[in-house]
Parts: sequence; structure tokens; C-alpha cells
Amino acid sequence: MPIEVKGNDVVLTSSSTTQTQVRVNLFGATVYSWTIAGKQQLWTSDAALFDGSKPIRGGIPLIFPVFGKSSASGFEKLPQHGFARNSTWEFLGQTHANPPTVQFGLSPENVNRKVYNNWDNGDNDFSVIYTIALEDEQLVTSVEIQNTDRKEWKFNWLFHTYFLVDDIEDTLINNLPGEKCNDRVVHERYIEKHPIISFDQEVDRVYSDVSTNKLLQIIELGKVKHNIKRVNLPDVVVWNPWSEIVKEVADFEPKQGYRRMVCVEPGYVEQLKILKPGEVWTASQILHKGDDINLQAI
Ligand code: TA6
Repeated sequence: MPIEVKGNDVVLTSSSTTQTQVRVNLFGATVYSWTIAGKQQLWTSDAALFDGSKPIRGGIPLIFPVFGKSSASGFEKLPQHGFARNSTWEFLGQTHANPPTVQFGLSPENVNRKVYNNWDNGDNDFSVIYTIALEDEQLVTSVEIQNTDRKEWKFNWLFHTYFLVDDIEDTLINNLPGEKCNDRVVHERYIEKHPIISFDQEVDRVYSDVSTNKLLQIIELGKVKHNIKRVNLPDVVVWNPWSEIVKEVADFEPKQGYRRMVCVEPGYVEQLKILKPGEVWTASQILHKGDDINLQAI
């Protein structure tokens, strides 16, 4: 059975092995589990809530129409990270059996009215189609956002992906030196000078305008754990909350879990993307296995 609907979950199973699987919850259309041959690839909190009371903590939350809290006009009253992760998406069905591929949809009718009204006074007509394709050693998540309105509007998009690692202090991310960095911990903007990103404290950074020719790799003890390709997503957020911040995050469990995760989040967040009436914007995150370390020049 490549695609099964089980309550609020849609489960995609590879035709080669039942151990390669993706689980998506309709709440936020959140991928909260992805296994390759039985090995979990994503981090999801033990205290993640699936009752719709708050976004699912872990996996791949979808961030739209704003990243973080914004003071930009029309966005100030929206909750942190917008409403896509707080809304119940519609399951649109299967589009391919092999590789198993499914689609989910979000439009104003799926969004809590009060929250939606806080985005430009609630009159931005939009349609989001989210496509998930499970290949044997690759997970492709793609988005298509259409302006179905008669006026232009603006948005951010981000795949807030939580990757599973064995130990954050053994974890490195490559191919970011030379990139513009907005460091949200020290509140400074600089050009990244470190040849590789390492973790021994809280990290919350937005790298902007990172060429999509650059492959990002999460490397642990010299081995490539995750490869991240981006299509049309110029910005990359890197986040680990570390030990103090997690104490304040009720649904982050176990508290030591910060050692087992790193968020590397491809998005369009440094600027607001303007979408004209009728226009469609598409983007993808491609996560795949692959063992070769690929160091790319600045
Ligand atoms: O993407 C990084 C970030 O914006 C951090 O600043 C941190 O707040 C994180 O997202 C999680 O946000 P959340 O609203 O899910 O607690």
C-alpha cells in the first residue's frame, strides 16, 4: 500500500521496502517522521502535540506567510511563523503511485478566521499546494503558491526542517562560508568566516542569498548524515536552541533533545516575496542520502 490515510495521518510507503516511509499529519501538513530502511531521519519532540492546539514540534513544519515575528505592515499581528503550521490542510490525494506522491492544499477557508484577518486585514486570496514525493533515498517536498486575488500581496515561505543527529557537538554544516549572515543570537550581521558551522551553544542564524548551486551537508564525525538541495529557496536558517532556551519550550522533550537535532531550514525569508495577481511561485526542498563530502568554493 503506497499511500494510506489513517485518521489525521497520511502514510507514504516505498514500493521497495516498507521500512522506507513518511508520515504526514493534516495539521500543518507536517511531515513528522521519515525513515529510510527503518532509520529515522527527522527529529520530533516526544511532547509534540497532535491535537491542533499548537504546531507540531519537529519534522518539517511549513512556515507561511511570515517567518518569525515581523513588524512589516500587514504582518505585525500574525502569530510567530504565520498560520500554515497551525491550520488543518486538505488532503488532495495521490498523484503518483511510484514514487509515492501526495498533495495537500491550503486556502483561506482552512485558516482560523481571526488569525487570517490579521494578515493584511484578511483579504488576500491565495492557494497553496504542497507536494510530497518519497523516493528510496530521497524526500522531495515542493510548494506551489498562487495569488488568486486581484491585487498583489507578499509572503515568506520556509521549510523549518528538524534533522536527527546523534550528537550536536559532533555535527557540522558545510558550504556556508562567505555567505551573508544575520545572527539572531548576538544581533549582528556579518559575512560568515568559519569554513564550517559547528555547535557548542545556541545558534539562530539566517544566511541569505545562498546560491542554490550550493549543496548543504550535515556532517557528523566525518560522515555525511543529510544532504539538502534547494530549488528557488535562497535563504537558509540554521537553528539549535541549546540547553537554556528549551527549558522555556513546553513541547520540547526530552530537554536533552537539543543534542539530537539541528534545524537547517531552506526558505524565502530575508525579503518578502511579492506575488502579482494570478502569479504562481514554486520551490522545493530535496533531502537525500549520499556519502561524499562536497566542499564548494565561496
Ligand atoms: O527558525 C528558527 C526560529 O525562528 C528560532 O528563532 C526559534 O524561535 C524557532 O524558529 C522555533 O520557533 P517556534 O515558534 O516553533 O518555537
